[in-house]
Amino acid sequence: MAGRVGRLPAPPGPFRPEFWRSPIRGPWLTSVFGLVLLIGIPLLFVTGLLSYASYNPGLSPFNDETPDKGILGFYLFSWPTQPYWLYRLLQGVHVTLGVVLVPVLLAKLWSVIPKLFEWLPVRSVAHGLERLSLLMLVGGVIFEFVTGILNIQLYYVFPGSFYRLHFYGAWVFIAAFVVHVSLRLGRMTRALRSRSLGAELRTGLAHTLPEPPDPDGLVPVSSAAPTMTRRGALGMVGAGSLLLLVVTAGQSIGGRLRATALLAPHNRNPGSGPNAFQINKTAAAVGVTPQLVGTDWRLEIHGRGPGLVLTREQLLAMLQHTAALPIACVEGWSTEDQHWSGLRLADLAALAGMPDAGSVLVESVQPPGPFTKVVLRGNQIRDPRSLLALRVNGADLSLDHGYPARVIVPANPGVNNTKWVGRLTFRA
Ligand SMILES: Nc1nc2c(c(=O)[nH]1)N[C@H]1C(S)=C(S)[C@@H](COP(=O)(O)O)O[C@H]1N2
Ligand SMILES: [Mo]
Repeated sequence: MAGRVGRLPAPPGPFRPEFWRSPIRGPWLTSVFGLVLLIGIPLLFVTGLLSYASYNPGLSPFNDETPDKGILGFYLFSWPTQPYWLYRLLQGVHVTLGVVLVPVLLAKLWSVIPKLFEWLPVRSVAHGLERLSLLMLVGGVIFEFVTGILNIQLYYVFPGSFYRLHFYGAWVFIAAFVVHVSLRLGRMTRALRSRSLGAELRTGLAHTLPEPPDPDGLVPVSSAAPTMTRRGALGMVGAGSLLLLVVTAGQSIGGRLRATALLAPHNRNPGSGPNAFQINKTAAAVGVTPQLVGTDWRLEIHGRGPGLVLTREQLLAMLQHTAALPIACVEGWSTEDQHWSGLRLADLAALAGMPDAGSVLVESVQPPGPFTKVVLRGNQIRDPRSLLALRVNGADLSLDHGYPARVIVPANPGVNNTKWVGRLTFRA
């Protein structure tokens, strides 16, 4: 049976080996791109897992968009508050690296595309399994890059939560990645040794010849005349990555470079004044009306004993502290350190009769929706830089930055620094 099926002729077009004619396609070029991804993808995976841990997802269903994570949450730990710029760096690296790797990923996929049209599609059980793992690999990597980029570009077109999709997708992809690397590492190192990078970078068009035939069928059986050298292909991909780096990294580095972040969807130039730094969601966008945060606003504090209800004036009359901390968003952008002042969460915990609180539920007056509730952990409450901020950079918080009061905690992901806070409930 198998023999007879094996003689089925390939349909015309990309299923025939003669269709693929680029003389530079071959194991060496594939392996160069592969090597870059072999370094970059584990870094993306680790920074991504840490980014997930930073939400303290094990602490409360309010923090977690993936309650069914099960054993995938095995590595979770209490997120530290030191160094205070930890999340800023982590998420900046995750997002910037992901963007910068796009040209390399596309080049790698281009270099192996004849394999997609392999004829016959399935030759045996083993071959079928291998193709299935490649489907998971390629499908997984495309899924992770597309969901990540859509999210940082604020296209919330996901069926369900981005976190859930990106998190589960990462595990499916990394499983296929590990299988792929263990099967191909030997072939990759051999291919890399087969040519010298230095020599390749000195080779002009006239001497650009195909690699010797390879068992994977990447090298064309009937090659066209070269239109680009391997040096040209590497240069084009490298220049693409460099360009993406230059128009992305400024959103996480800040300072003068912020203006260069042309791909950043968030206000590159937030104006001037104490409250002139990036805003994620404006008050108007999430339905926080001036009435909700006007003179009728009160802060409720619960803990042991009867709750407290305080006006903003009463809060301002208490002992104020200052901390210089950035806002760093999951989307990769972050602000420079801002000088926040207000009440220490630790002082408020003591006021609530719970100086050793293990957690605090923070609730916004914002109408119910995403990011309106979060639970912070004991170590975050106790850090002296963790504040319920009333003012920033010497001025009252602006409405868009969370007036009358917002949470700011060192190394905390932006999304857990709740704005327009109305109630704090300290718990054992
Ligand atoms: N109540 C409330 N708090 C919130 C949000 C929100 O939508 N609602 N957005 C969060 C997110 S995702 C970020 S990154 C920060 C941004 O703070 P900023 O707008 O002051 O820069 O606020 C966080 N706090
Ligand atoms: Mo955010």
